[in-house]
Amino acid sequence: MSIKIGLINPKMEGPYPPLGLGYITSYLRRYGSHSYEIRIIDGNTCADVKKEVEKFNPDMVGFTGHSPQITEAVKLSNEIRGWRKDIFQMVGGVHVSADPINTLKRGSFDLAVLGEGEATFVEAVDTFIGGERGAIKNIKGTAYLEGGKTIINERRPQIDDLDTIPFPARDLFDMDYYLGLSFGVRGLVRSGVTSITSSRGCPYSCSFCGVNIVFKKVRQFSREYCMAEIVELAAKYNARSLYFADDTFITNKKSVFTFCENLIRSGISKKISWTAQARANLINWQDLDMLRLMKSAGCIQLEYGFESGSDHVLGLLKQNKVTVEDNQRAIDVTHKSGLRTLGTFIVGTPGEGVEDLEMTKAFIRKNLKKLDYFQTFICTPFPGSPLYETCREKGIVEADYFDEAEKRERNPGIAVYTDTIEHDIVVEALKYLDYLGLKKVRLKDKVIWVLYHLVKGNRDVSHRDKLYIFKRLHFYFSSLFRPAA
Ligand code: B12
Ligand code: SF4
Repeated sequence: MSIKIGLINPKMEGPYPPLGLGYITSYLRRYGSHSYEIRIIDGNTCADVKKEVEKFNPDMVGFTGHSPQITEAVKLSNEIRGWRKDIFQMVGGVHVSADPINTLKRGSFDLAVLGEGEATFVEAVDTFIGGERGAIKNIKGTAYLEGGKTIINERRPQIDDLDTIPFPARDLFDMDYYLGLSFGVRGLVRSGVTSITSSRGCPYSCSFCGVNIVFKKVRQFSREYCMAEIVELAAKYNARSLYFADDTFITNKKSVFTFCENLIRSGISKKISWTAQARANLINWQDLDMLRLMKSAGCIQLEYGFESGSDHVLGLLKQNKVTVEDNQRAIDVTHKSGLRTLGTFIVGTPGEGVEDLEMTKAFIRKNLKKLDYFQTFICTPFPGSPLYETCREKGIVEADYFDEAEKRERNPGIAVYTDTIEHDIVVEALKYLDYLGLKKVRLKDKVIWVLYHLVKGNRDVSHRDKLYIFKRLHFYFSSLFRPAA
């Protein structure tokens, strides 16, 4: 007997596929004891997820979700329960790992998978198929509701050897969609870009970040594993550029050297380019050779979360482990190496004052030539991060994220979460910095982007796409008008 499993990615616009669902699928295919018919129902690529689920008529469903996706996951799960009570429903991913109690309370999930999901998923699916409903409750790394109370089981140890996990099941993603024209290399419009991971976890713990909710221990796939995955991505999917979604790609510098040398030796660096995320305090002038080697190995851009031009704010966000001086050095070294430098910045951090904000603007203006692209975000507390706790204690956010999400839905517009600076000032700063950032995107790329969506819009008349084109046009034209500094 083959069991039907529908894995659901609630809509979240972005150029990369939900790799988490790809990994749990490939792990089940390799280590599961039964036969499975698995489908990934992706809100980014199908117009009506619920209809798609009904058409597939699965025995089980499994949702994934960042916090911004979780309300949709809860809604769908309740609708599915209303339609067919006997479907076994699971939920995994970063949000439920951070807040199992409220997520289980709101949705109709039979089981929550907390943290790294592969091994737990296989055990849960096979136990379900074996009909041992009682045993499902003892599976490590899970949580469930019983009589209105949340039971959280012991955490499952993480997989030591990541190479035992097969490549994500990309055959179940709509790769034509994900490889289409996008900003997958941030700041450049390109097609053929997709994501890959070469490690899990991060040794740091920035106050706004939720990375360590899922992956506690830092581990790496071997460089041979990564090479083989890259070769497959080029050969099977015709990928031409890769985004390493690792939290900090350069933590293990020795391994970066080996990896780059392998890419060059194999010749694959001529076929495929890549981008990765780094951390400013890890880059020194002595690393110039490493960055140059990365460039020769096909790297085109290093992405840094610079966050702020104020040491006071960096102290709040990065626990005093990164300074403005580190940020400046990282920009200088990366620029000198010939790699593109991408920076992200945060405005509206609780504790940030007007002077701090001005320092961030000044830092960006000073580096406008060296920063090839940058993006600015409002400081947003997500469950599981220390920042969420701080904001909850101060009454800036609701204790229950679902109440917070409802509040935001009732008050659309740009949400700001600070009590130390006027919200309008933060929004104005965001608009100004967005404008400066957009100016860094070459006109050619902007035009290609707009034309692509116009042409696509003529052929594909879906409401969703029209809305998308409208948003993109708005994005383009607003970059032509300079807001006040
Ligand atoms: C690539 C990425 C994206 C991509 C999306 C890719 C995707 N669909 O997954 C894009 C660029 C679109 C994106 C956007 C955002 N992202 Co993001 N993203 C990442 C990143 C860097 C990698 C994700 C990934 O592939 N991880 C690797 C896979 C293997 O891990 P995983 O998805 O967690 O899956 C594992 C487990 O969770 C579990 N699992 C997951 N799903 C399921 C389902 C079932 C049924 C089961 C059993 C198990 C299971 O098993 C998997 C294997 O172990 C992570 C950081 C990270 N390290 O995870 C941030 C991260 C997930 N993002 C984050 C954030 C904040 C965002 C944004 C909100 C940022 C912003 N301010 O705009 C936006 C959301 C935009 C929107 N439209 O709503 C936060 C999430 C915090 C939170 N509480 O939600 C993270 C953790 C980064 C951080 N600094 O904190 N992101
Ligand atoms: S923001 Fe980056 S460096 Fe900081 S904890 Fe998260 S992944 Fe690590």
